[in-house]
Amino acid sequence: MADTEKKSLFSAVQPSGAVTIGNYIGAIRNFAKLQDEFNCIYAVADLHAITVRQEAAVLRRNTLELMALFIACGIDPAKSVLFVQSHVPAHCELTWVLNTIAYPGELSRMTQFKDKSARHADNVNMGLMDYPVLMASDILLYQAALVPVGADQKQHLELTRDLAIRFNNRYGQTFTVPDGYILKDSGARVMSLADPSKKMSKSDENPNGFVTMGDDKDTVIRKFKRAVTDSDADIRYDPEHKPGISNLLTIYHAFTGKSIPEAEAEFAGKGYGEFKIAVGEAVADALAPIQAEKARLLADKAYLGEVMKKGAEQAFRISRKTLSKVYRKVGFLAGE
Ligand code: ATP
Ligand code: LTN
Repeated sequence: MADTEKKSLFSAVQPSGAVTIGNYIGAIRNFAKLQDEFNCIYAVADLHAITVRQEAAVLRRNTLELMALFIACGIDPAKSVLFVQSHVPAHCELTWVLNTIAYPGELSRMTQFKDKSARHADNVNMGLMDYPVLMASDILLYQAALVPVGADQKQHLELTRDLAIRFNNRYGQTFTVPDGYILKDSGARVMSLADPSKKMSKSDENPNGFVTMGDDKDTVIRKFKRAVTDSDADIRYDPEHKPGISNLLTIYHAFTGKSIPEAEAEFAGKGYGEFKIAVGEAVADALAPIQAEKARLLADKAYLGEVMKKGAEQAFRISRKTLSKVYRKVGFLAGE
């Protein structure tokens, strides 16, 4: 298919800490797979990351690491636009305009805002509340038709659609109204290993709840061995009654490509201990080549620099086009 006939797709991940296998399964893993079918645009969302307090040097490091991880996970900068959000000014510029059609009531109702306000009670800032408007700007600037994300981002996508429709109604057709691309299976919401009723989150204070993309084999296996399960004995997919075991089956499926029934058959009659080690080994074996490639890329700063520069230029061009249209529609006088 010619590039001009392909639909556009946008997604981003925040460089706000170690990336977990939840982020990988629910989002990043799918990014590479979509590259041939869509015009893909992927960003490292550093503007979003500062809505919670970040150490400057750590944020810089995490941004570079996430760039390298994206490429190590198969995003090809020759096929997709890959850039750092703060390198492209249109994201903040469109956010300002969209702020004028977004209501405090709808923003303060967002689950993530409520959760993060509770978790960071000492720093409930305007950026935290405005987070979804910046996310809407990310998506709408590229006229993205699809947005691959985990299930936790569904509410933000709904808001993005609402803002696009509201703007289009007020000012005339300007934005593509995007759809979420959320996995149909349980991979859209990988649960904590320490508490399978909670989503796996990199900001969990219990490090046994999550496995990061950088964990070494021993750590990965140790975390899986400790994973909370039930007192039953069979390895069966039943998220309602057996959330822990079902979560492990989901992870095993994602990292081995084996279907859930295949995995159930493989472990029929076997104990939880054996199963947990097998899941840990499968995850560690799949992570090893990604870790090696990421390390290789991080050692080549010149290459990463070129990728970021080229990505920012491409993103700049696409986003300017939309922003100019928006500025015209709202009545800003052309500046040049
Ligand atoms: P935090 O966990 O600290 O709240 P986050 O991991 O949700 O942060 P991002 O790093 O921006 O925030 O998430 C990147 C992508 O990973 C998003 O598409 C998000 O929906 C997805 N994601 C996050 N956690 C999970 C999970 N447990 N299962 C599946 N997908 C997830
Ligand atoms: N809020 C997202 C990260 C993000 C994003 C985006 C995802 C920022 N901008 C645009 C999709 C499209 C999160 O996962 N926490």
